[in-house]
Amino acid sequence: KSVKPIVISTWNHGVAANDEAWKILSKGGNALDAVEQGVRVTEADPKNQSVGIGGFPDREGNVTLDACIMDHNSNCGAVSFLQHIKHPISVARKVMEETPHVMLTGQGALQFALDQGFEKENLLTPETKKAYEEWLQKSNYKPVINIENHDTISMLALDEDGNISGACTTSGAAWKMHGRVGDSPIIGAGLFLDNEVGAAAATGLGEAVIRTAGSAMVVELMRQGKSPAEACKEIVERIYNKHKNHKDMEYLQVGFIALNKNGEYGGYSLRSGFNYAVNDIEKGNRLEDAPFKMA
Ligand code: SD4
Repeated sequence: KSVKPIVISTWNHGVAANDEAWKILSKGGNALDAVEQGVRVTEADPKNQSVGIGGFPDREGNVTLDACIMDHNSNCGAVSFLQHIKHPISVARKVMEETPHVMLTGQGALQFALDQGFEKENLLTPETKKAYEEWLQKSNYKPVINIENHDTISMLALDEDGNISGACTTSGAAWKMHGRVGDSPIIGAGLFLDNEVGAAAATGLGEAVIRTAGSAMVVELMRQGKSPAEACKEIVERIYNKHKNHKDMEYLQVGFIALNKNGEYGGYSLRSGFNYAVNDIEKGNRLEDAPFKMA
C-alpha cells in the first residue's frame, strides 16, 4: 500500500459524503466501498432535494431515481427509473455483483431490489409533496440552472492500493417526464473510469452529457495526456460548441470532476456556481469552486 488516497465529489453535499468515504479510505479500505458509503449519506438526507429520499418528483408526482457504480476492474452496475428505494447506489452495486447484467430499470429494478432485501419506502417527503403541489399549479417545465435540477452527487476515489472507483446517484431533473432517464446511471455519460488512466463524472443537464458521452471523453483525454482539469475544460467547451444554437442552451449547465491515477484532480463547468469537495491527507476535506466558461 503506497498510494495516498483521495476522494472528490460534486457540490456542497460532497463534504459530508467525503467524510464517510474518508473513514474507509484512511484505514486502507477500498475505493468501491468508499464511494458507495459516501454517496449513501446524500441519498439518506431527506433535506437534499435532488438525490434519494426527498428528491423532487417527476410531473406525475413520482420520485424516480438513477444511479451507477464502477470499480477498478471495469465492473459496473446501474439502476434507472427506480422508485421506492432509498439507496439506488447499493442496488446498482448488487446489479454489478449479483447479476450477469449492467443495468436494470423501472419495475424490474424494483423487483430485483426487493428480492435483494431492500425495503420499499415512500420517498416523497412533506416538503417535496408541497413543492410538487405548488409546481402543479403552473406545470411549467424549465430546468433551473444550478438549483434543484443540478445536484446529483458523483464521487470518485483512489485508494491506497492505487485503485479507482466511482459512483453517481440522483433523482434527476425535477418535474421531468415520467420515465425520463438522465446521464447519471449511464456508464460513459454520468460516470466513467479506466483504472489505467483515471475517472470522471458529470452533473448538470443530463441530456447534454449523454449527447457528448461526457465522462468517457474526459477519461480519454486524460489518457492522451491532459490533466484532469484540462480534460474537464475541453469537454465543457465541446458541449458548449454543440449546444450554442440549441434550444437547451438557455438553461444549460454542465459540470465535470476528474481524478487521475496520480491523485491529481480537477473540475470545470459551463456556468458559474459549480463546486466540488475534495479530501486528501495533506489538506483535509474542503470545498473548491470550479473554474467555468461563462457567468
Ligand atoms: C440528470 N445529471 O438527471 C442529472 C441531474 C444533475 O446535478 O446532475 N443534477 O440530468
